[in-house]
Amino acid sequence: MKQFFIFFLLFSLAVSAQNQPQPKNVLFIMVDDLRPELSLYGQNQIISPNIDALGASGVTFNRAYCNVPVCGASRASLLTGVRPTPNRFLTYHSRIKKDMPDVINMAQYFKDRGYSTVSNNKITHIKNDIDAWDDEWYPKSKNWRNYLSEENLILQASNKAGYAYENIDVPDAAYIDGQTALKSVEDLKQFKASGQPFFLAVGFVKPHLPFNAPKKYWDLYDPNSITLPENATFPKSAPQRANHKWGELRAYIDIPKKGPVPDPIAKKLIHGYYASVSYVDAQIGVLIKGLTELGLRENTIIVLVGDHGWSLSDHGLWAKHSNFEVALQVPLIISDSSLPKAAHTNSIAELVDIYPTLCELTAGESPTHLQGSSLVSALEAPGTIFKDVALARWQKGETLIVDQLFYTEWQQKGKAVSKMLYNHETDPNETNNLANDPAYLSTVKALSKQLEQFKTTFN
Ligand SMILES: [Ca+2]
Repeated sequence: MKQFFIFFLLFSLAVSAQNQPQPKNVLFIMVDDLRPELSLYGQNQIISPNIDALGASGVTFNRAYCNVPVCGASRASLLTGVRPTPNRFLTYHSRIKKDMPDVINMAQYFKDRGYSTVSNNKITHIKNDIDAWDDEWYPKSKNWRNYLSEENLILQASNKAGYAYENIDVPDAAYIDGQTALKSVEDLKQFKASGQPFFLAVGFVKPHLPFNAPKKYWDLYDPNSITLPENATFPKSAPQRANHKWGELRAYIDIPKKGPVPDPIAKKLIHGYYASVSYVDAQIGVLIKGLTELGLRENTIIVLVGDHGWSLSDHGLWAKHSNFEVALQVPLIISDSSLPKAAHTNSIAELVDIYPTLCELTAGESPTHLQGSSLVSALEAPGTIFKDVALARWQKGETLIVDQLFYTEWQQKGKAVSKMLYNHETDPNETNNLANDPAYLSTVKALSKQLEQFKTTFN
């Protein structure tokens, strides 16, 4: 009789284990400097069939914003779920270990829950900033700019800057993003074999400068069809504090050290940006194809996100580093078999919301330090607005987004010294600063107060 009970107990335990749902895996794809100029966002210039297909399998956030428009700080904020302040997450080389070492970062969170954690290529901006990766892998490249053309390599060898782009006929895996996709597919094979749940973070470095992409991606575009943005000059009514010198681009040999980029070069750069996005899109295709062929797609949540926006001569600026919407807005797609497909939501998302969202989607408890909020309600009911506020900061400029109003304030010694307000209902390109318009006096006052409260809450 006793033996029967032991057998019955073991049998029950085995059945119970079988009935436990397999924890959801997470494939977290981060694309460097990707602005949402994609057909998913109603813009048809860039050819990105794999991102489009991912969008068709999930929910696209029409209004997702970074919390700080520079690589290192944005990634550190996203991965800790903590907002930037005047004291933390300020620059491209912000470190989690320095600015926020005591909180459980996203990789640690999944590791603590028994997940295998892998970071491939650029996830944190600085290497070894997170200890919780089981594997933190970087492709081998002789130079961070990953030049391959003879011309650029000669320039670089003589300690000169290379060109801001590269168009040569090489296979995808010649550049590091191609290698990153292939390495990530090998990881997926290992996860499949081990059966361990995984948090696989894959960071593609294009379309970050320089715009190096294999020729076949340049050839997707007719150079004569490339146009400059409508708002290619700095708004006369905007404060000079909103302006910057886009030193990141000027570092390249073909870019003038002062003044605007001549139109033919500007068009070439835009062409290079498009080619770089199409190249990365193909690598995303390799990755998702690998996931699907291994039968892992159904049980894997996919997040695709950019770390901040990018000006392609919008407002007469280039690169990130500003408080204009074009530097703050990012693409965000979340795909999971339990969520709606081919859906869009106008509910606002911030990058600090991703961490709590993944906690909820993987049925885990959110760490108490998180300052964002889960987006799961918006994912389940994309037609409803759950959130209409976002806060971003770039150096001393703080931008509060409330519905269609984009308000930026620069303070010195606790007093606002410059202000910028755009109403996207009437001025989506942010050409007319309304901050000093008497008709908006009470609006500015109310936004300034709300901004102050927001900052106090999330200090
Ligand atoms: Ca970046």
